[in-house]
Amino acid sequence: MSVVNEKKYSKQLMFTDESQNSSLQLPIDEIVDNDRRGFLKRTGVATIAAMVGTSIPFQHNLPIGFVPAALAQGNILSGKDGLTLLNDRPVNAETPPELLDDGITPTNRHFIRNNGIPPEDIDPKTWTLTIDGFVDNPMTLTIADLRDQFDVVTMALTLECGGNGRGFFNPPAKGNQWTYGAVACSNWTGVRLKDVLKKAGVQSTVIYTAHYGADGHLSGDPDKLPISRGIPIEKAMTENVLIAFEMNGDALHPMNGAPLRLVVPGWPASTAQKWLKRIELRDQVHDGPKMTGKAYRVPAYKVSPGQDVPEEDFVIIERMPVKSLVTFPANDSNVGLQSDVRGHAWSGDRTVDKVEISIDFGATWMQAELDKPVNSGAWQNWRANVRFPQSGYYEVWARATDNEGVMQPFAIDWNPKGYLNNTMHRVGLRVS
Ligand SMILES: Nc1nc2c(c(=O)[nH]1)N[C@H]1C(S)=C(S)[C@@H](COP(=O)(O)O)O[C@H]1N2
Ligand SMILES: [Mo]
Repeated sequence: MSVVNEKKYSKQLMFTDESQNSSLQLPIDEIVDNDRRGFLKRTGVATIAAMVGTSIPFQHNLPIGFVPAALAQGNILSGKDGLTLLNDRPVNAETPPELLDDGITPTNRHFIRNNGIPPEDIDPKTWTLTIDGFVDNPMTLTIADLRDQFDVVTMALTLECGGNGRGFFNPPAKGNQWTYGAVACSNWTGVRLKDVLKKAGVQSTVIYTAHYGADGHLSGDPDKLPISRGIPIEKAMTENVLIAFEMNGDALHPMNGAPLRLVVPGWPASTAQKWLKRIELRDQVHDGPKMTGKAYRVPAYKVSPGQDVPEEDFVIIERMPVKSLVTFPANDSNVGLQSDVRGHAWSGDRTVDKVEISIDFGATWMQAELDKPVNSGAWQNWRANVRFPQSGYYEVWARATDNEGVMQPFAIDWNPKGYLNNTMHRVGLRVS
């Protein structure tokens, strides 16, 4: 019964699309360009059949321009490899730990965390960034201006979502159920935020930044922002906070903020505004969407699981805690009696001094070989060679200790929104 209505509805929507009458013979990469309602902008039945790889017996029932469900996910994650889709609207996808094995995360393995709808049809040539608020010289710069007027630097920088590990909270916290893979360390090229702010002339009253991007609110309301966060001016003026226009030597991936974004290593990646359009300097803490209430905030004190905490007792998350990941071998895999084990470790704004692993459920620990960060803000790679005493089931546990002597905990400090889960990573292995 609803099929007919749905068809009418879809046709109505299609008639608002100017490109509906174009040729049926477009190459596939031109037609795989669906909008958020699930309609292809330009296509015909023949090309849809080509895309799904077979004929469509009920093609006469197919609403014009409809995106076949079998293709929808592939489109969303195009340019990504092996990511787990947690949500398609907004798009949220994480990387399984074993696909984070590279020292520098390739773009196709960098997680995606969107709060809204990314902008379409971006043009890097006309894109501008405005710096305003409490500055002596408000400026609007193109990406070419940024390249010309400031030092261009490339740094490996770790981005981790504040909610990484949320899936393991009990009682559960609402939101994307991230497990391990909302973290990455890509090579970012751009200019230092501090250089740009200096040129704009930071006034003495400034205490905080406010970041604005070009993505739209899920409701479609143009007056609402999906997210606008900021950082204290002291953090903004550090060496490794970048306004980036390249990721791993190429343009940014559309889902990772193309053509311009902030990269704020060591802090919740929510501060790293994608599709960056404007940075405002403020004489007070920023109060944009996802700065207040319980968003990216935790109780100022330890609470018991499930405890109701009044909002005024929440504080903004600043640096991310010490953490490590085992990226080889994969969980639930088979290995021989002797095996390499490796991964990464990081601690926001600090360095990691030591990574230890255990194969006997935490009774004894051996120290792994640990690299220095390639630059400040990069995660550190570690490795060990492990000899298992006999065949059977083992778990490799990893724990990092940072340069302030803080070690990853075994159990989680629960908080209402499920942030900052830095418990030890465990990987189960069958040894034979
Ligand atoms: N404009 C904009 N910037 C954003 C977001 C967003 O939804 N919109 N998400 C933030 C969050 S919560 C995270 S964890 C990081 C994720 O960056 P990535 O998608 O490139 O991995 O982007 C941040 N920057
Ligand atoms: Mo995030």
